[in-house]
Amino acid sequence: MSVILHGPGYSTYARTARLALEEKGVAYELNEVDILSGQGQAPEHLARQPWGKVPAFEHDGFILFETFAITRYIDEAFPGPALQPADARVRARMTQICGIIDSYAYGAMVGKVFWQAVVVPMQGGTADAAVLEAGLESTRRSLAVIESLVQGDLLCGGQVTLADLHLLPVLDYLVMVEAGQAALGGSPKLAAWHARMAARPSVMKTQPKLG
Ligand SMILES: N[C@@H](CCC(=O)N[C@@H](CS)C(=O)NCC(=O)O)C(=O)O
Repeated sequence: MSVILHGPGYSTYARTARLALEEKGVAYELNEVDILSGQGQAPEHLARQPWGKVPAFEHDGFILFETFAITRYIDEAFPGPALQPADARVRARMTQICGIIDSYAYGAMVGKVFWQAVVVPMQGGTADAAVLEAGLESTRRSLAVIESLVQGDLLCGGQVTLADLHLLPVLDYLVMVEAGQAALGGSPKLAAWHARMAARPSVMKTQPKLG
């Protein structure tokens, strides 16, 4: 059996897919497509992901992109603990949280806050204060909404679900920024959840390396 995840270790979406593979105990190869140096736009990667984004996933020749499709496939195609709740309403909350992350939280927390405060300076530039502030405002709204949906020790009750795996990499980057860490402090359930998640072997094993 061959499982390949195409995407760099520093990508939050690629990390979500890796977390799903780790939680299911699936052995896989990581093909580090370095999007920051333009490898996402190389023809061989565009053949896997037409927008040049990461991750893309391959299982015995079956190619898939879009992280939520990938993580659901991983959960359903491989043995191991279920990562989607059996109850329809709890599963709907899980899907809702993943949708909020895709539509609002990732863009604010990673695309604006982390990008301006960490990536831009790392690349020798100066953060745009207005973009950073807009990102923080939107971040606080996403955190408050997700906080209101938390249903237990983990986001959707007592079992780890795809919602946990989609949110963790994004918050890990958010808290690298002082103002992001302060924003998380305003959502006590999420802050406690984040601290709890840090001890999971899958989370420790997929720590991103930056710079
Ligand atoms: N809708 C995509 C989003 C993936 C995404 O935005 N990945 C980021 C890295 S975490 C990326 O590839 N960025 C490079 C770019 O936007 O060109 C998915 O769910 O997989």
